[in-house]
Amino acid sequence: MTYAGEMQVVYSPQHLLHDPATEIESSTSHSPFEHTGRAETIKASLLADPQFAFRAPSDHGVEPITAVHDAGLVKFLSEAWAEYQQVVGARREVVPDLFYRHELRNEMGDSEEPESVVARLGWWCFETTTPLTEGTYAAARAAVDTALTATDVVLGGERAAYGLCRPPGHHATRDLYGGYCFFNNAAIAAHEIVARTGGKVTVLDVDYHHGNGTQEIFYDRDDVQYVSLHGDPRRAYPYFTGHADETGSGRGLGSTFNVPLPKRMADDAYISALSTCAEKIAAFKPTALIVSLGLDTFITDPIADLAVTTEGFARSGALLAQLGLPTIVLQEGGYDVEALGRNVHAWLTGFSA
Ligand code: Q9C
Ligand code: ZN
Repeated sequence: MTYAGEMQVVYSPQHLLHDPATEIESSTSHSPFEHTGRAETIKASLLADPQFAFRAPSDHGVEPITAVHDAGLVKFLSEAWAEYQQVVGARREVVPDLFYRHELRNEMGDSEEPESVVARLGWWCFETTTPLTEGTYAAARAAVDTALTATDVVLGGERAAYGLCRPPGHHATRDLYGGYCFFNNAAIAAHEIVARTGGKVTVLDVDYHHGNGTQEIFYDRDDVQYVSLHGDPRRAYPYFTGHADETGSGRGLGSTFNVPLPKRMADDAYISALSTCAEKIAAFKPTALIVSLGLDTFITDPIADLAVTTEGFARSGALLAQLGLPTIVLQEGGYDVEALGRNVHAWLTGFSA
C-alpha cells in the first residue's frame, strides 16, 4: 500500500556496530552522548507512522568516499582498531593520546604520515570524543551508503528522502575525523549529485554545532553552497570555525554562509534566521538540497543551549519545503534521546505536509 506524501526512509542496523561505552570529554570519561539508542528511537518513531516507507541502503563502494576524503583516512579507519589491539593491547575503545599540530614542525616543513598506530591516531583525528570501536568502520561505511541510497531515491524522482545516518558526518573534514563523525555523509552525497548530474547543490546544516567538515570540503568550490546556522563558535563546539566572516575562498567566495546564534534562541527568532538562510539558498539556485538535520538545537538538549521546540522543528520543515527543491535529509546530531524520535518525526512531517 502506498500513501499520498509517503517518504522513503533509509535505515541500516549496521549502525549498532559503532557502540562505544565511554567518551572522553570535559576531562572526564562518561557514557557517550552519541550512542546506538539515538538511531533506534528515531527508527521506532518513524516506523510507527505508515507515511514513512523503510528501505535498506545499497552498497556504493569506496569511490564516492575517496572523492571527498583523503584515501589515507579511509585506509586508516579500516585498519586502526585491529592494529591498536596488537600493538598497544586489548581495548574496547581506541582514542588518540596526542595530536599532530603543524607548529611542532615550524620552519621544518610538514612531516609524512607516521607508521605507529598511536601516532597515526593523532594524525587523522582532531579530538577525544570520537572513539573507534571494533565495528566503527563498518558502521561508518553503512552511514555513507545510507546517505547515498537516499540520494538515489531523490535522483530517481522522489521529492524527498530521509537517511537515518549514524554515525553522523558533518564534523569530518577531508583529512580528519572527530565530533562523533568519521565520514562526511552529507558532503559525500553532495559531491555525488554534482558528479552525476552536473547541477549545483546546497548543503543546509541546521545541527547546533557548526559543520566544520562540510564547510572545509567545499570552501573553495562554487558548485556546492554551504549554509549553516549554529551556536556561536565563541561559546560552542567546534569553536574554531563557523564565524560570520567565513564566506568561502577563491571560486567559492560567497558560497559559504554562516549564521552564529545566541544562547537560548527560541522558535520565532530561530525561524526568522532560517528564512534568511532560505533566501540565500534560493539566490544560489541549486538543483537539489541536502539538509544536515541535527536536532540538538532542542530546548532540553544536554550538550547545547538553544531553545527550539518540537513545534519549531515542524515549522522548520514546512519553511524549507517551500523552496520546492528535491531534498535529501540526513541525520546529524540530537542528544535528548527521549524527544529525538518525536522531533525528527515533527520535522519530516512538517516538510511533507
Ligand atoms: N560539552 C554532532 O552533533 N562534544 N557532534 C561537545 C559539549 C562534541 C557534536 C562537548 C560534540 C560533537 C554531530
Ligand atoms: Zn551537533
